[in-house]
Amino acid sequence: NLPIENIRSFSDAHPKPSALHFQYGTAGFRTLGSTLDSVIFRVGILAGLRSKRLDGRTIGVMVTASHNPEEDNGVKLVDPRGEMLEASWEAHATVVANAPTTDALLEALDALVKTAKIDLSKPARVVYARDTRPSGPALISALEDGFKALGVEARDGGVTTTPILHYLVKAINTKGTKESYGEDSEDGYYTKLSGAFKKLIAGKTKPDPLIIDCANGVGASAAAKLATYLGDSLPLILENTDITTPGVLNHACGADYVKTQQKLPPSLIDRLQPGQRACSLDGDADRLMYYYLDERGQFHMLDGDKIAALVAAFIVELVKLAGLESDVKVGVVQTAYANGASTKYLAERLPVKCVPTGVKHLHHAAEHYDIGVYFEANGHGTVLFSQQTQETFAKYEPSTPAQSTALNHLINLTQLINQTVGDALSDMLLVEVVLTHKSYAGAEWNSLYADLPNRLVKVVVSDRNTFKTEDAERRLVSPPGLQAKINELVLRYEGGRSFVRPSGTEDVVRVYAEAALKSQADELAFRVAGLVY
Ligand code: NG1
Ligand code: ZN
Repeated sequence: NLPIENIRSFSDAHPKPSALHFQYGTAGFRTLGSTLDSVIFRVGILAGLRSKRLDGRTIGVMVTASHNPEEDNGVKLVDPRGEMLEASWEAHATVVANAPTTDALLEALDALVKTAKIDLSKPARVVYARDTRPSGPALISALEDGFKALGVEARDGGVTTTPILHYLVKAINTKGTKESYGEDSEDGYYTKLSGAFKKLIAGKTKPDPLIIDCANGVGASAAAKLATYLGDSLPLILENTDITTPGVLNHACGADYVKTQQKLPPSLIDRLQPGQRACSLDGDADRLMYYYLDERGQFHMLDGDKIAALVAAFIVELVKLAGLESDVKVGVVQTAYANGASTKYLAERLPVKCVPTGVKHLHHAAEHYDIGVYFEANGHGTVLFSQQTQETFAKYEPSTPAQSTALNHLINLTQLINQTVGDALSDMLLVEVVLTHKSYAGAEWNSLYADLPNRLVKVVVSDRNTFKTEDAERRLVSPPGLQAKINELVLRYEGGRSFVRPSGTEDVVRVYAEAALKSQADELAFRVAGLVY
């Protein structure tokens, strides 16, 4: 049975704020950090129950609000293979988080135990971590109270990046098996990535120093550690590494700033030389944006779509060189926010699928390919190698030295890439490998295709739930008649494309537009926003 009295006494110390409703969305629970105490406490209990449900396999809990403002915080559960929480449990989490009182919470937990058929005699194991937000320590102690309330064997992952926490979950759960993901420690993570990187660039011209904008977040300490493992194989210059001054996290820096403003973080203006590569991480180091200044000082952004194009083309080439073209199929997954020019570039080379926003959709679609490359335009993404593909690599006997080299590169890529979730540091090493192999500077990479001018705007509406979409969010089915009006507008713009969808993380509706000219993309976005408002 549930330890009712124990849960009761802990829960009374973490009352739910009566006016608030919480929702487990695409990014878990995410809102103002000061309102999350009860939610995080309850997530501690939920994580334990999820572990019991899965026979004591270790569940991950990450406390972060990623690229959001510093005052925000959030929490996400990670399933045993290092992946996002199974969808059916998102609804359970929402119910548990919103029980108004301790009694109601106990009832909700009891109902969950019954519906999910949880055997309470099983062990509960959890590994947890947080980012650098000031609200983190208090929320972590609420989480630990949740563990104590249920009786969870909990391992503290400390202050670390979201992708490292995902790595730990998978490494713990695969320990000692033939699918072992690596040693279950931060050292194991850095050793695995840096080792694969060094093998992949062996014998090539060493890359020039790379500037990393760490968003004044947890990526700063992670990048500093990674640098010590990389040694001189990749010189890193770290910027925006202040994790103690209040208010600076994600402020005028970081991957989200670069993507949404389409410009250089002001703090880099005097640092970045024309032609030099730089990249930005977000607040929990799972998103990555590259950029450079050309000879005229003009800023060029290399976003998630450009990363997908670079990486997918490289992998396709290696598969061909290895002689595995007919055994291993490579595919790409994008969302409607992918630049139309990137979709065109990719679709001319390999299968491309469009799915609704949210990493879980991309991840699941990518699992259907032998090698699935997925990136959101905002810089979150990774590459998945199916188990069967990894076995094919292991068994394959190359017939020429060139095939053998390509095969080894592919095997090393499976080690370099964090396949659990998008990982800015792992993706950064991946980009550096491709640039090194192709002898590309930013300009050559950028010239794979030219981005269509685009504009993303937010519209505050009275009820965003009245906006319903279909066809991977590219068409509105409700409110009635609105899509027809959008279609009519879009027709008037050369290269025009526009779609409207409710955000899953903010109380707004997003409008995206593309057109052949920047002024036209802006105009189209604002006119569509006018229809929505
Ligand atoms: P919403 O708020 O649903 O648009 C945003 C991002 C997603 C994803 C999630 C989770 C855009 C347009 N949307 O989702 O890509 O990253 O946050 O963080 O960038
Ligand atoms: Zn993030």
